[in-house]
Amino acid sequence: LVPIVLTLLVPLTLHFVSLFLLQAFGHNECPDPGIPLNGRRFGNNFQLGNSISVVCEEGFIKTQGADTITCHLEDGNVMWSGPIPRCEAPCGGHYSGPSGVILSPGWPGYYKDSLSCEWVIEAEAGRSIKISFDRFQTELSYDFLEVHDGPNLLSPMIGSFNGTQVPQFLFSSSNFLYLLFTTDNSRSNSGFKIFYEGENISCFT
Ligand SMILES: *[C@@H]1O[C@H](CO)[C@@H](O)[C@H](O)[C@H]1NC(C)=O
Ligand SMILES: *[C@@H]1O[C@H](CO)[C@@H](O)[C@H](O)[C@H]1NC(C)=O
Ligand SMILES: [Ca+2]
Repeated sequence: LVPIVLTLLVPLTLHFVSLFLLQAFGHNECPDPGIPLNGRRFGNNFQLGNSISVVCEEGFIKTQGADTITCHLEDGNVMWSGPIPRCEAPCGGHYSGPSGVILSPGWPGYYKDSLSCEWVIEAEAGRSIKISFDRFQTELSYDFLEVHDGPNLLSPMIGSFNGTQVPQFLFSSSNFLYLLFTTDNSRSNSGFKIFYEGENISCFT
């Protein structure tokens, strides 16, 4: 009987000891996820059973992790239910909000070589789009931002920009604007931060 009782008791005891250690020494807490770059974290409790969520700042999207992660027990280890969310400026996208921010990929860091990023901005039907350049710096003569007056590359080009020279504003004539950012295979720079907003077309007639 004694060996049977022991084989039952030892694992049970170990189980309770490890639970006790978890409670007593704070190992029932997930690692501090930090404050994500380009985002805001909600939730300050990293104890087992608690969740945190991350909201990206304007112009950034979540490139890793879910909106919310929970501190849980997995295979006997206390860990987050998924990777720590990460917010990054994407290479292109479709923007249809009433206003917003378009950032070069990697912002506020330098953009990468050999990029070809396309953005389509779509305003409500009957409105036009105004973009304003907050920051602009690309490699002169090699890295270009083209702006087309319409939904795609075939739409008439309003401007092609490189280096630091950009107008303050540009307007579309319809409710679409298409942006193409291409970079060559060496040397980069900080890129751009562009604001856009839908405008009532009647303002320009
Ligand atoms: C590059 O920028 C210069 C002005 O800085 C401009 O004259 C030239 O047309 C631009 N080239 C292209 C292809 O955008
Ligand atoms: C734009 O037009 C809408 C109605 O079509 C109007 O409600 C709004 O006030 C206008 N906005 C501006 C800035 O004129
Ligand atoms: Ca370059």
